[in-house]
Amino acid sequence: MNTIYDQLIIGAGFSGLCAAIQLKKNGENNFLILERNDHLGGTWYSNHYPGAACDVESHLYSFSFEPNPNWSRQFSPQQEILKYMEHCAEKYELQNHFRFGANITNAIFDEANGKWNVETENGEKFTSKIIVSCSGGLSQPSFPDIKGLETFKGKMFHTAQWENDFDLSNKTVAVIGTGASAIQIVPAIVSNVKRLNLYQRTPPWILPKPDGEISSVRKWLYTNFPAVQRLHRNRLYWQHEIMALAFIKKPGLLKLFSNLSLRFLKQNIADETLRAKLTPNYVMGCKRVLISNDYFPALAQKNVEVITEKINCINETGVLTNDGKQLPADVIILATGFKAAEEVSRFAVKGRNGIDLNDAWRDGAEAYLGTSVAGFPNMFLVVGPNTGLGHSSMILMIEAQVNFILEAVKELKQSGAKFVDIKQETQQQFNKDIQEKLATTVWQSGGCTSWYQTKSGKNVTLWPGFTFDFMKRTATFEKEKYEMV
Ligand code: N01
Repeated sequence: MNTIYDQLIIGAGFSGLCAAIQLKKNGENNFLILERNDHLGGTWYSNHYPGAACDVESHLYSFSFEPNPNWSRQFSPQQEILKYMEHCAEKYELQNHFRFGANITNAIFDEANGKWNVETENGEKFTSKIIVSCSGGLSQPSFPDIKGLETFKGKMFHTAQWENDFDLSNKTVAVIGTGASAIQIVPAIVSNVKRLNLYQRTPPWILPKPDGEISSVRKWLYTNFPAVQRLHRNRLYWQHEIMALAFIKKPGLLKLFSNLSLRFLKQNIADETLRAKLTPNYVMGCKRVLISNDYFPALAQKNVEVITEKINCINETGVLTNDGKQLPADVIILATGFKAAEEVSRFAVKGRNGIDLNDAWRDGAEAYLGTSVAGFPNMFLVVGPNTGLGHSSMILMIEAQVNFILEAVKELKQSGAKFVDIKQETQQQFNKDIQEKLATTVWQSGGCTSWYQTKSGKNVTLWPGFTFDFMKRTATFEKEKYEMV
């Protein structure tokens, strides 16, 4: 049976929830949210490894229209964030709009009737005038290209596929990678495992985490005086925007933060050899700046070794490095991140004249305002190309994009148009400007490689500006930039 909708939302993470809530608030009810997992939450459902928490303050990393006065900590743990998302779905009555276990295999645009035909793995078919793709920038685990990975006889899993039932106690554990996920996992498991061998390719820049419990007095204040909570959110907002200034316009400011980070390292790591291993040799901010109070102390534990020698291969019993040293492991944890810049669409998306999205994006993903892609009419992306942030809460960008999409939905309705398609030249000019701006940022010139870039070095993930710039640009749907059919 083919079911017809006005909008299909792909993904039930923060983006999908935001799109659904705002559609509903605007009187749209004939929409469906297709989610491949059996629960909502997206990345906050999948990433449930020990220590998982947000590295942006909860009072900023939450919807502006749904403040939570009861966040338990400055930086809330994963389970609390997931609960908040469940609360949002319940409050805005989205229950009947979800289709879980719906793993999409293809989405094909039919130009004759201006509709998208979407099919799932289990053979279900849906038709919709509009698709809103909210499948997340960090939803596809990246498995390292290490020789012999498949030959390992012990237990091995990726951080985004954590096996809760597997007991790590008294095991020798190898952790590969030292990004945002690893620095949360290592302190959470270190006292439980027998040995922890941490394989580091590039040391991250780490700053102290201004974390802590939020007192009941403050919660009371936020509940009874919402303006105080808004004030707090505003303060956090501007504090983060200042970081954008450092990343994009005034890299000199980063020196202050890197000095702070080096002092923090020295305070926590007495051993000079270990400290040298943990000292970054690229400009701070080039890779995502991490925050943690317990990562360095964890590395100073007796049962931990930080290995910086390049991995030669993984074999049946453990990890062999280029210096010929073989360290046995019972478990290998792949903290190797996500495919953010490459292989962007995990299912076939075919637009006008049968063009495939991954083909259109062969040289790096591009869109207009990270939302519309030329040749793919009535398809809107949330957290699309160049909308990621190195400095603040992604919820800000999500809300801005959803606002833009709502404007487009209204325009389609009012004009009676069959579809809107961003003009190729508009998209090209927009991306030319973006890449010019990016060229001088710390992400491109900071002397590192990161998941922000494609293999060829093109940054297709980050927004090179302030979030208020993006909000301004997405406030109205400029129909003259689109072909309206
Ligand atoms: O992944 P990463 P992540 N051999 O890509 C290493 C978000 N997030 O999952 O730096 C050896 O940062 C790689 O080394 P190198 C957040 O946006 C948020 O940790 O490329 N090592 C690196 O150390 C974050 O930025 C939270 O040299 C290999 C690591 O693996 C993003 O997700 C929490 C390798 C990958 O680090 C990704 O973070 C967690 C190989 N072949 C994540 N391949 C919050 O708190 C890769 N590595 C909200």
